Amino acid sequence: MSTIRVEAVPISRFFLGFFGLDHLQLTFDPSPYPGAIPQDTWYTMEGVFVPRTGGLPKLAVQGANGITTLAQVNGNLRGDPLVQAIGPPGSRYSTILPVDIPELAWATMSAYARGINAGQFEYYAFNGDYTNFPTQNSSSVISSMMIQVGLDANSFPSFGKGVTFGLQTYVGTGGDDRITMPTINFSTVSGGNGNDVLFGTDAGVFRSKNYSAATVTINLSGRPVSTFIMAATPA
Ligand SMILES: [Ca+2]
Repeated sequence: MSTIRVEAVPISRFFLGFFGLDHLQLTFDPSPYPGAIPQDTWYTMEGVFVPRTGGLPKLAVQGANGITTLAQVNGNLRGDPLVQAIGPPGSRYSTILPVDIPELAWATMSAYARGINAGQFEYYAFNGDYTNFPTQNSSSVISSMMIQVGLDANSFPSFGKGVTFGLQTYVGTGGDDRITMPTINFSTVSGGNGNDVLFGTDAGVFRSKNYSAATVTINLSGRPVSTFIMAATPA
């Protein structure tokens, strides 16, 4: 049976080392049993930092088509050279996600990843409560994709050794999202492009936190909030 894993990859590939962050990625291992097929051909999705001339960098999902391999995103390294570059899965704190049908879950997350790319999100490695900008980074992407298959990355055991910022930010898509704060572990919603509707929840998570500007950020990429419903239940 195929498996989906969430992994922490060596941060040396990224500028994030300064913050001591883990960089997370999702992988899809098509093997009939875990590890039967070399990781070279495993599919992967990860949030990446896309520099822009004359503007803030964008946050995007690499591998959003769902069929991009680990070899492809690592300079087409294969076999031992790939292991030397990113280690074997065990060295990446690889954790198999508990989903019923991995193929369906991967397709669901891939579709959402393409939506994230359409959202044109700006990349913010870290912002504290003292700014009006969210923390919106590669971990936010992973966290938002995992929620689509019913998994809260915030409730998973520690990813690697570094502190991961950004898991508490839920990013929407380029479409007209109807967003309810997924779980109590999320503190920030970023809707991206589109006319998004934000809903309060029965649990009062979003609604109660919305009164504190210090803990909730609503970022709709400069667009006005077309509808902001504080009802207990989504209409
Ligand atoms: Ca949107």
